Amino acid sequence: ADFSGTWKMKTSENFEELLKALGVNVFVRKIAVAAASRPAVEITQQGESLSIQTSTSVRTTHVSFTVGQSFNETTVDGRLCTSTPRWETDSKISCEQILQKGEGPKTAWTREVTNDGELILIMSAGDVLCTRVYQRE
Ligand code: RET
Ligand code: NA
Repeated sequence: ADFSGTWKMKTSENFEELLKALGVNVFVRKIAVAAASRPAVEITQQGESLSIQTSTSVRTTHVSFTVGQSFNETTVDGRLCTSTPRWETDSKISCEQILQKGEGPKTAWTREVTNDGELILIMSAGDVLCTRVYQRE
């Protein structure tokens, strides 16, 4: 599947609940929720290698990885983790995260490009799922 493009978020569900499950306090949560409502997502892909930049006014992340190879990233609340991405289908990447130190709920994400050309990002913490749907700009 082709994940590349500049993506605009269309809908988001449960982002605040996700941060709450991660123990982010209400003050920081409100700031993060406001900022995360207008992300700029830029993905480039070459075969199995992806580069994903997610920018907001308070936090910008940039990850580069090859599906099948572990890499370092941060959880959505900014904790360093080791991530292991794999193909769940030929259009869906599923990634488990292991915290590099400390404890917290189990986190993971999936990114899928649908037949309609939408990108669906699901982030999870324990049994809380946040679903964000994007369209190409
Ligand atoms: C701060 C402080 C530390 C805790 C959190 C923050 C903000 C996080 C944001 C995350 C956005 C994530 C997106 C993910 C995927 O689409 C303020 C850095 C939670 C804004 C857009
Ligand atoms: Na997003």
